[in-house]
Formats: sequence, C-alpha cells, structure tokens
Amino acid sequence: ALLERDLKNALKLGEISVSFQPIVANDGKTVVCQEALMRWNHPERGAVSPEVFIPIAEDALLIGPLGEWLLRTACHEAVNWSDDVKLTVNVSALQLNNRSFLGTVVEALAASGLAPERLVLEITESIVLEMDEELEGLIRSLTDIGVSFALDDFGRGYSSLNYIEKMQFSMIKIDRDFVQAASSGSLKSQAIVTAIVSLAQSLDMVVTAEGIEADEQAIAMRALGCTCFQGYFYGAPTESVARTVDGAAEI
Ligand code: G
Ligand code: G
Ligand code: G
Ligand code: NA
Ligand code: MN
Repeated sequence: ALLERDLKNALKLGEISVSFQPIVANDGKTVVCQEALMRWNHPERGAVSPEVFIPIAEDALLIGPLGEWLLRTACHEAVNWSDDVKLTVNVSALQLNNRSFLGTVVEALAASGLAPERLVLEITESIVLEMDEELEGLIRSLTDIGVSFALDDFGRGYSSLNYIEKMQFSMIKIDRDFVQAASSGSLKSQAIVTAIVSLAQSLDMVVTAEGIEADEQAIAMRALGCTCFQGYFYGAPTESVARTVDGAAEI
C-alpha cells in the first residue's frame, strides 16, 4: 500500500527512468535491438525491481500512464539510433486490453518520428492465452501499421503452443532459466529448444536466447540454433538520460 502510494507520484517526481539492454545478432557483436526496461528509483528504498512494481502498477491502474511514458520516451531515444537497430518494449496484458492502446502507440510513433517497423512489442504467453476477438483486432491493426511482436519469457509459463498459431511473432525469446538449463547440459531442455528453433524457422521467427552471462552459454545456444542473444555477457541494462520531469508524463 505504501509502495502503491509512492508509485502514484513517481512519474511526476522524476523517479521513473528507462534503461536499454542490447540484443545482439549471431556474430555476438551487431546490436539488432535494444530492449527498453522501466526503472524506479525510490527516494528511500533505492531501486525497486520491476518484478515488484509492475504488478503494483497493474493493480493500481497505473500501468497505463507508466507504460505510455515509457513508450514515448523509448521511441524518442530510439529515433537517434542507427536505423537498423529496433526498439523492443514490454507491454502487459492490461495495456493491450485498454481501448486506447492503439492510439497510444500511433501517437508515440508520430511524436518521435520512429518508423513503426522499428518497434517491437514484447508480450508474455499469459496475454496470448487471454486472446479474444477484440485483442486479435488490436494486434491486426498494430501489425498493419508495421509494428511487430516478440513472445517474451518463452518456457517460463504455460508453454502451450496454440498461441503461436493465433498470432504472428517476429521473435521468440527463450527465458533465461531455460537457457541456463539447456546450456548446462539438460538434454530435455535442449530437445525443447531444438523443437522451438525448428518451429520458429518454419514460421519465420527469430529465436533469442535471454540471460546469456558467459560465452559458453552463447556457444551452446548457438549450437541449438538460436540466432540472437541477450544478457549481461553482451551488456546489462544501461540507464538512458531521459527521466520523468516534474508535472509531466510527457516529454
Ligand atoms: O528489468 P528487469 O529485467 O528486472 O525486469 C523484470 C521484469 O519486469 C521483466 O519481466 C520485464 O519484462 C518487466 N518489465 C520491465 N520493464 C517493463 C515495462 O516497461 N513494462 C512492463 N509491462 N514490464 C516491464
Ligand atoms: O554500441 P553500438 O554501436 O553497438 O550501438 C548500436 C546503436 O544502438 C547505436 O546507434 C547506439 O547509439 C545505440 N545504443 C547502444 N546502446 C545504447 C543504449 O544503452 N542506450 C541508447 N539510448 N542507445 C544505445
Ligand atoms: O522478463 P524479461 O525478459 O523482460 O526480463 C528481463 C530481466 O532480466 C531484467 O530484469 C534484466 O535486468 C534481467 N537480465 C537481463 N540479462 C540478464 C542476465 O544475463 N542474467 C540475469 N540473471 N538477468 C538478466
Ligand atoms: Na522483456
Ligand atoms: Mn524475457
């Protein structure tokens, strides 16, 4: 409850910021995406993990304004990057269920001048499992304007395959616990990664291995067919200069 109260004021107090973490190509060098990650620097507690404050934001109906700020801020940053670097932004189910989300994305793109083709929305399996006609329509509209989707944290949750059939993802991100298991020799995890890679190739999806902390893990995941990599080995999330400013969720 205390955190919720503080989170209500965090945007206008300038406590929210965005960090970016690279996703690199098969060569382990070329940055193909930067993932935007929300950060909350609490005046007394210091950094509060998104694992803690995102669920609070969702419960308190604050994820809308926070997510909108992050999207606008991240688009403004990304427009200064090289044209071949995409921006990925995490979106939660509540954001996608809001009727104004399409407008929010369109406005963030227009205000920043970022090409829609450079924006990738990361969503988790649980969202897709709640897919209904309205959500399908929203996803189609976003796809039509050029925005694409990544399936985040694959392997963490329910891992049923039917959601992959329901929508087109440009990327599947294999969760770091799964990467850990597969790269440390679990034959079952390796077999599952191989199957996902095969599926991804036939459906034109890139497979990213998350949570790479050592070159040996990248080598193991590359051998299984992953072609993009993310993790501390390549770069931790790095804070950008943009911060919320007093009285404004806009920049
Ligand atoms: O930054 P960190 O790796 O600790 O992120 C923890 C979790 O918080 C991840 O699951 C990540 O996807 C989520 N997260 C980070 N930033 C955002 C955001 O802007 N919106 C949403 N919905 N989730 C985020
Ligand atoms: O560092 P490198 O040259 O590989 O980065 C590729 C592109 O991504 C460049 O355009 C660079 O400006 C941008 N970039 C790399 N890391 C970050 C980051 O942490 N934040 C921001 N805003 N841009 C980054
Ligand atoms: O759910 P999502 O994949 O968006 O979560 C990203 C989270 O993973 C962020 O909190 C980020 O700080 C964290 N992260 C990124 N790279 C690594 C890594 O190599 N190892 C570990 N343990 N965490 C990582
Ligand atoms: Na993510
Ligand atoms: Mn993830």
